[in-house]
Amino acid sequence: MPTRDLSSKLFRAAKEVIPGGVNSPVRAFKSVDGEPFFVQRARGCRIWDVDGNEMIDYVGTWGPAILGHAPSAVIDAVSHAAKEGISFGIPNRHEIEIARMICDYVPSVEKVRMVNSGTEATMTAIRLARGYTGRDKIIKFEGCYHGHVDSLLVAAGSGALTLGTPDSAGVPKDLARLTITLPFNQPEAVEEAFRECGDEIAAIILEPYPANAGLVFPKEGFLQFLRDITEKHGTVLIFDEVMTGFRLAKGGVQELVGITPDLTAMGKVIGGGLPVGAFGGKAEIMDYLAPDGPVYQAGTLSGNPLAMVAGITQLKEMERLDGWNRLDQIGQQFEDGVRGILREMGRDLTLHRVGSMFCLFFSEEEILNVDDVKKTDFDAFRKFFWAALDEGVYFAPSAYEAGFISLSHGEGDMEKTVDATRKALKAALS
Ligand code: KE4
Repeated sequence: MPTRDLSSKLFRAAKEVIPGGVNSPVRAFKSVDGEPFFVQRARGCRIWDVDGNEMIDYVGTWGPAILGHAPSAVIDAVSHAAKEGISFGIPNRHEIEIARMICDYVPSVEKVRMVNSGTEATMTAIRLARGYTGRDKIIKFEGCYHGHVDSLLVAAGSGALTLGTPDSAGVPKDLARLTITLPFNQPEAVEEAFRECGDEIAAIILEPYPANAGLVFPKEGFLQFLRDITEKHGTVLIFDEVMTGFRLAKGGVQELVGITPDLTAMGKVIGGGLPVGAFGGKAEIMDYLAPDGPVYQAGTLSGNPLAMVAGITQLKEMERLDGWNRLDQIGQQFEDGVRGILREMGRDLTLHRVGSMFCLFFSEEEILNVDDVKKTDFDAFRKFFWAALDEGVYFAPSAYEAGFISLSHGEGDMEKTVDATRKALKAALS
């Protein structure tokens, strides 16, 4: 049984000076009723905590570590760039290179603005949609998480849902009233919202594959329905691909489903682990942005050369390694392994996987939206999480989060993962 004494000591110290001892709530392990471990280092698919425990990592810093942790190519490129300067606040050529790559990878993106987080990306995308349409209302879906944007912290997923605070304190009621929150996968609810206030709706924003309430999938035709109804009403359709972008396909979910949003929020993978977000889309809309247009947005560290170079290098590595196909192969191996265990155990738990993202629900029911996820067995999940961690496999510390596989998850890692998962499932379900 691993000991985590130094992590406990550090957590006590952290709580004296950092709210909740963490800089992002989901890291506090509240939803698994425990204390977080503190990381010492990470390389490839492995992480080591300060007590020396080694783990196979399926969180991957919540998505950015698509190659695995600390890929040599990214380290070398960032080290080299750092010698030229760490931050400029002046246009630099790296910004053009990554912008061109994003426009090339994601055809719906004709122009893109780099920011420093997914939150900034979604926040500005809805401001831009409001400025472009002159309308105030937005539609989001229960369980979708778009970062801690005031307007979007309504029935939000991820850490907000994990902590049971999907409607955060501090968001003015007058602002929240402009956000219409609907159940995912229910077209009739969207039709009713447009019947009631269609010409007031600036945007619909959604994760096309919601991955902040576990991992759920749109019903056949739901995304096309959203595309059609937003076209009809002159509403901006925003795909939040901060997690799915550049991971599930080179062009994200919109490439997989063949649906073109008006704007896309991006992040994580394109930062190579450094703080990066981006939003982009139709030039006609993007040109409403300052300095040429009336919608203001800015950022001291936007386009930071180290972050740009990290993202460029990570994307180029994915190209060089045929990363998207390989990730799906590794993801299939993972899925086959887990389904094999479930068959052995005679338990038909619901497992959702697409490419390198997955979620194992402690339920044998169909999972279509966050309400279904709320009915799953959280006690079993908690037991599973800790049993897997004690076997050296780190899954996300919340039933509302997805898992991430990287190119560095090899055969041996997969074998160890399946063995650990078998033991953890027996502990959780016995
Ligand atoms: P950031 O501001 O955390 O960079 O991105 C916000 C965001 C926006 N959109 C989607 C679809 C996201 O998943 C996220 C953030 N993802 C969570 C993980 N579910 C970040 C983990 C955390 O909050 O610590």
